[in-house]
Amino acid sequence: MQSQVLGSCVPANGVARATAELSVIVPTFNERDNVQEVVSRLDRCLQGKAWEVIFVDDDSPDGTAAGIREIARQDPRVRCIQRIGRRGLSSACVEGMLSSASPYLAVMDGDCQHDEALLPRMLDLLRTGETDLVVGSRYMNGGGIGHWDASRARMSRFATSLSRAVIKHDLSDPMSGFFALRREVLETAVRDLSGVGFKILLDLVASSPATVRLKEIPYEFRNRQAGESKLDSQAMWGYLMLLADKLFDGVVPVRFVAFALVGGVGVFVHFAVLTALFRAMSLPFTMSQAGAAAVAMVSNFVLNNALTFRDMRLRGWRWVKGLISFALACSLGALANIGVASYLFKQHTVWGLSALAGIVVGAVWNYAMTATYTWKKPSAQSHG
Ligand SMILES: Nc1nc2c(ncn2[C@@H]2O[C@H](COP(=O)(O)OP(=O)(O)OP(=O)(O)O)[C@@H](O)[C@H]2O)c(=O)[nH]1
Ligand SMILES: [Mg+2]
Repeated sequence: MQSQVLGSCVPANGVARATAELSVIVPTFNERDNVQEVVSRLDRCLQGKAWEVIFVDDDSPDGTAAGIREIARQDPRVRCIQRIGRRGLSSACVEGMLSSASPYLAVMDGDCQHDEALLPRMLDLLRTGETDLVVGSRYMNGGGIGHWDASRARMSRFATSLSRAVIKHDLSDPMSGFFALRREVLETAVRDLSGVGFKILLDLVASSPATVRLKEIPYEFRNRQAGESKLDSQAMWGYLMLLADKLFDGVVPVRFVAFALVGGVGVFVHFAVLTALFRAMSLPFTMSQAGAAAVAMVSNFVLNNALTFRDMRLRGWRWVKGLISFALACSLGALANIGVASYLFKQHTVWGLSALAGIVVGAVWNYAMTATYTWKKPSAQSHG
């Protein structure tokens, strides 16, 4: 069995510093009123263990990061990663885990709903070397979902059953947000993770080989300590994106699938507006067609901003600039679409196939251009 304090580094200046054996990763968004309580609870339940807590905050408007740093100034076991222009629970957890050097990692919510008293047991199970990942389960004997209303309970059960499509492992609660793992599990899976949405455990398990040894222990989900839930209808969309990514096994980027779906909705919007303007209001066809195209373009932009690129959502002035660049990119995409389709048609390709090839080329172009210029990569954003 390994020692509780894994090691101590003695730098040239002779000051020894213990390294953590367990890093607890806590994603936060607007949890300022909960962070002190989280640290106090960890301090109580992990007495005698070498631990640290890494909060990963997505620049919460309520000043959560500043609150964490205040605590960190008094307690070197507390760290804060503040991400700017980013959102997403899963990617926050991954980045938190990657920032740590500990051999054991745990993930826990920042609103005291998870029972931190399980952490010592989770750590002991990992230390035996017989388990790679320990999951806190609400759905096994002895566990529970607390005070959820019937519709949320139904939703959770439904989402849990959908997850069976992407994992081969036998888990009662693959949607749990409370678990601990050996660092090697992360290192094996990290390059295959989707990193989208709320369900980091499911992502990890679906990206890990079947040989990963799992164990579940029960716990009762508690009520939020303070603050508001961030679970909304779009969390379900994020979940579906994750499932799609795992089902396509990364062959087609999941964002492209979402982009194409939004494009499909755009076709309906276009025809609805065209029918209203041309048939119902008897406007000239060209004017109606232009109006329908403009409405469909804006609605596609709004949907892509809210869903496909939710983690990089544009707001305010950047929303306006984004709409302009989206319209420009899609206009060029339409030209490419028409060019390819006409060329193939002239080469005697069947008209339906020519049209389809044009649509695919246009869609890929639109996706590539808007993913690069409209929803810029985070690193480029922070300098923009
Ligand atoms: N860094 C980061 N953390 C997030 C994000 N969304 C949610 N969180 C945190 O992830 C944890 C879980 O989110 P909750 O809103 O509590 O979700 P939930 O526990 O399923 O829902 P409730 O039972 O209603 O609280 C909390 O600590 C949140 O602060 C995000 O976009 N980025
Ligand atoms: Mg919660």
